[in-house]
Amino acid sequence: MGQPQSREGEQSSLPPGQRLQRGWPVTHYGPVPKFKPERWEFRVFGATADGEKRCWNHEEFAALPYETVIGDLHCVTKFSMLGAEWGGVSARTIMELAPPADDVTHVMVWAEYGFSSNLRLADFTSEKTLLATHRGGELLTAEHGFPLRLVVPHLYAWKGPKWVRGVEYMTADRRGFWEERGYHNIGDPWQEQRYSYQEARGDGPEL
Ligand SMILES: Nc1nc2c(c(=O)[nH]1)N[C@H]1C(S)=C(S)[C@@H](COP(=O)(O)O)O[C@H]1N2
Ligand SMILES: [Mo]
Repeated sequence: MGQPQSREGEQSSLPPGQRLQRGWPVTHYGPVPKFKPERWEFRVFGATADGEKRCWNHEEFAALPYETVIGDLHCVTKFSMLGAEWGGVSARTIMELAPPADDVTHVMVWAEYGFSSNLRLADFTSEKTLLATHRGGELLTAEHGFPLRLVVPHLYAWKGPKWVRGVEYMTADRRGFWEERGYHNIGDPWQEQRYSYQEARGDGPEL
């Protein structure tokens, strides 16, 4: 795609219109959910290759292969945090364990309280897309998404739900929570795709 990507030991850069934020503020809509380990599960459902859904409880999820990525966080309200080290399970690993059907084009990532965000399959399978449990080597805190959040460093951060509970494979695109409420269906910060009125034909389902 030719867009700047931050790598370990490399200076990452700010997308247009963004400013650098020191520290790590908490940004989300609604309350912070309470984690109930005995009830928590991560589900992959929708158009799976075998038609079956796949579930992991917290212990099972924690045993999946752990990887780290360096990734920036760009909030559409114009602040960015650069160069964080995230740890967790790559989206590619999830796709290998629960393969999508051949005609899957998009995913919906579901979080607590019905928060959701849609991604093109290519954004979900991007090498830096991570289901993160850790940041900077430490477990996420509740307000930053514990026990699980999605990190998609090359898109605006609303595309990375905190408190993730599932991934739905879809054979057509559908808008998630903010994408239905005026935010861009794709959300590439390097193209400043902030709002749905900026969408070109083909960027998303009819509004
Ligand atoms: N479940 C959920 N996840 C969410 C949001 C939200 O409202 N609900 N907000 C998003 C937005 S707009 C941003 S900028 C980041 C902020 O992550 P942080 O609080 O860890 O900095 O979380 C994203 N994930
Ligand atoms: Mo944001």
